[in-house]
Amino acid sequence: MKIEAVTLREIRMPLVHFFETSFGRTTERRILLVTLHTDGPEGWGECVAGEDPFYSEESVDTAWYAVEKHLAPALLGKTIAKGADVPALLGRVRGHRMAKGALENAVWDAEAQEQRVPLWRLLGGTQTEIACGVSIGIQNSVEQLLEKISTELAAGYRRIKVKCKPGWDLKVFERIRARWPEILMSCDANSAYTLGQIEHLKQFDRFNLLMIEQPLWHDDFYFHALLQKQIKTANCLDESIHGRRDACAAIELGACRIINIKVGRVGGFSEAVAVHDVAQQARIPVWCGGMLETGIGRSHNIALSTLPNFTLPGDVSASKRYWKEDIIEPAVEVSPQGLIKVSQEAGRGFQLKTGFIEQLTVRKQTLRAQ
Ligand code: SMG
Ligand code: MG
Repeated sequence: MKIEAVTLREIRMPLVHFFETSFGRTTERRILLVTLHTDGPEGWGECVAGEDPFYSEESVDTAWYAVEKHLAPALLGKTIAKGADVPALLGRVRGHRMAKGALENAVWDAEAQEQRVPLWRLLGGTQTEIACGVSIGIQNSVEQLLEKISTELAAGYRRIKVKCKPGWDLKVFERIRARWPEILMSCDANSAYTLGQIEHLKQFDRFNLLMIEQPLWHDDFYFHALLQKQIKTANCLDESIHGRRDACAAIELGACRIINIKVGRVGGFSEAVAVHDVAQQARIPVWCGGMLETGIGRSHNIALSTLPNFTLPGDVSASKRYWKEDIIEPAVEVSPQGLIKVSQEAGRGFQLKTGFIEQLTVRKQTLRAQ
């Protein structure tokens, strides 16, 4: 396909409910979407960078800059056979993985339509339904959290992940386990602790957690390996894993027993598949993380989750948990069994509500091949 133009757009969407982690609270999303205009089908990608550089170094504004000044110009006017060819074209730019991922995934999105195959098949997926968990943020009170857990369990979700931080951990887990001793439950610290708090972290073992996600520094493997040796609960790395080599290093060091794969965090589908593959070889299960995506990123996460080593429920859940109205149709729905059935249609399997996307757009720029 020939890349004739790239449109960057920022949309704004209020969340149905605020989402709070150890690094802050989000109430409204600013989201960068990219559209690839080709001589064939149009490809869409979602950049998962946040409003502020708190989860990672990237933000909507740095991603916009990277796409506008460096990444889109590296693709414009080129003829690209497939999504897998994109990383080499963007490789001169260091970092900016979420920005790169949006563009690369848009090429895969177009390629799947061009080839008339479901995106999940193009990626090498084998599972036709995926198991869903939910991530529940820090709430105003423990009662509010219990209420939310109860709602999600009733909806069928197969794993409950709660965000934690010092002051919102052991007492909260105690209350959850008192009510639901058996549910599959994990926690995510988003780097809220240090190794100096190891005695405190050891107490997490009492709660039979499936994993503790990214307890220590966002860029660390070594101290996570020291921690893993001293706790029974499995460490899961999220923020630290930027690609295949990071996954190899973390596994070799014993820094984690589980890996969270976020396609944006690793720079696109090619690297996400590579992380999946090395984890599979090392018998490390993976699951698909979420970044409060709209339906575009959500549909891409669903496609990725069909790969065979995605054996744990992911943070891929129904559109209505985030948005009053999603930008795709149908909205992502989860069955009462906690499963998403993947579409057999060509492409991402969901249509775009282009009129609605225009209404939500606050900034837009089209770059054309010279
Ligand atoms: O999309 O359901 C979702 C959010 C899942 O908890 C989630 N993501 O560290 O895993 C994580 C966080 C990062 C979100 S930052 C706003
Ligand atoms: Mg996480």
